[in-house]
Amino acid sequence: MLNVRSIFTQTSVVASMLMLAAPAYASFVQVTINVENLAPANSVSFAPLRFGFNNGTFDAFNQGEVATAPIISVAEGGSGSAWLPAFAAADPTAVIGSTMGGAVLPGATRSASFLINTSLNPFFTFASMVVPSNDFFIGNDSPTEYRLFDMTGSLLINSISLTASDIWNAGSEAFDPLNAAFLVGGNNSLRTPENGVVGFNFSELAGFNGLTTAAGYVFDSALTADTDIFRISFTVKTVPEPVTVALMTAGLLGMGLIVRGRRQGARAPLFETAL
Ligand SMILES: [Ca+2]
Ligand SMILES: [Ca+2]
Repeated sequence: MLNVRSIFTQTSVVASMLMLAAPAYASFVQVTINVENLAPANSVSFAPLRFGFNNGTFDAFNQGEVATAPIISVAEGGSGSAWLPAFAAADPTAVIGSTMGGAVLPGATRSASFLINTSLNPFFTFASMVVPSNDFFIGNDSPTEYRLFDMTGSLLINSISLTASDIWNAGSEAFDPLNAAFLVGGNNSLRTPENGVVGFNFSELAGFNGLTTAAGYVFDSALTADTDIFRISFTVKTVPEPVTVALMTAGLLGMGLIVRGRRQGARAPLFETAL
């Protein structure tokens, strides 16, 4: 499914480029992302993936530093309710989204397609809560770690693969099954401050072994450092030149579309239910 919001966003992007007398040709591709939970059966699940095709400037957290409100909104709640708007504010022409369909259980997949201007948005940034947990997540520390497109619009990365050793503890909420997300009997709205910093940690997840998850399975971490847990794959389809020309023409003619695109973007975080 081609995302309508991304079309509007790209339309505004092209208009901006032309107004700045930047390149007369823009490279558009339709990018399909496929998300897979590779963790063992009954191990970790993931909140909907939050992601953005972007210019490489939005940086939500740093290893060894206190977690920011944007990354806490991913790590503690799964919703990204502060991450998504912070991303849009830092990089207004980014194409930002979430996977649909709720939590991604072991073995589950999700996919979505977007129209991307590869010269304006060559980078990919993502974040998702790992559950059950109090404040565990996956995400890229460096905003330029994953450059998807080169200067000519060619795809540079086919997939991003993560193992258990890539799981972060936000360091913001202390371990406590009673206050954890995705557990029967856990109250995710309660929390005990951890007063720590962002750091890698997957071993703490074994502390939830034997507890029943919200999805009904009894949790068994079964993770070692090199266990595959998550993969994001990218496939691209070139957008035919007439469509590109049409998008550029629309960008030239329709300043109204620019406003509409921004409004669509502002609403985007609301279409995905928080975990
Ligand atoms: Ca960082
Ligand atoms: Ca913690």
